Amino acid sequence: MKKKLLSLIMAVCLVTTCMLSMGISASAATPTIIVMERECKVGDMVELEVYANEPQSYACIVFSPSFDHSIFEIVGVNCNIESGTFLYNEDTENPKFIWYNTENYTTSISEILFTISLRVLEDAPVGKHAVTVDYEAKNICDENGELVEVEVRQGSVTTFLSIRGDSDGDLLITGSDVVMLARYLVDLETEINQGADVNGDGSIDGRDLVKLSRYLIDLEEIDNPYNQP
Ligand SMILES: [Ca+2]
Ligand SMILES: [Ca+2]
Repeated sequence: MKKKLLSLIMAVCLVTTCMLSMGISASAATPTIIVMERECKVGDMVELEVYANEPQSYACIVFSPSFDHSIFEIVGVNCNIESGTFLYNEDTENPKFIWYNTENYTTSISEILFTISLRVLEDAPVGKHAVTVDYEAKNICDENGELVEVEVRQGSVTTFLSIRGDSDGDLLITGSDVVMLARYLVDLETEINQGADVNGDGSIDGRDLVKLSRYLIDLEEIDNPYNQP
């Protein structure tokens, strides 16, 4: 009987230890605030949402959007939290914003907190570029002034010149791209978006039309659709 009890206690201890260690590793691996990953055509504007992926209470958050200033310019920041006060310094070189509230505000899962609007500069290189929000731990706290530990997972913007398959340049791949490409190939159209080079081999020809039409009925994939080098 004693033996059974002892092994039961040991089993409970083992399970508890496992759960605790899993809990610790899960929370360490789970970022609290995440910056979105987006795609954007060079020269266009992109909005990146900053969202919470778990419930967490805050009364003050100060963030500095961080990105390569030779690739992006900041257009603005919006606060999506309905309560509290929001202030953005509108300094394109050193952007910062603050949100605060007189009492705790608890985020919900996947709640969008802020939206950062960026413009991709005309001479920006194509590729994946990191965008994040920097912060100082001392500026993120709850209603009692206690610091709230925050992890931020950086986001990105993948910039591109054209989308493979998008012959008409509306950033979508649809039936109208097939029509546009077919008309171009028989000289009914004289200008076409570079995205008409569906297979990315540098020329626009019948093989692209075949690939595009097969893509639209799921017979083929388009590799590297954002035309990355
Ligand atoms: Ca299109
Ligand atoms: Ca081609």
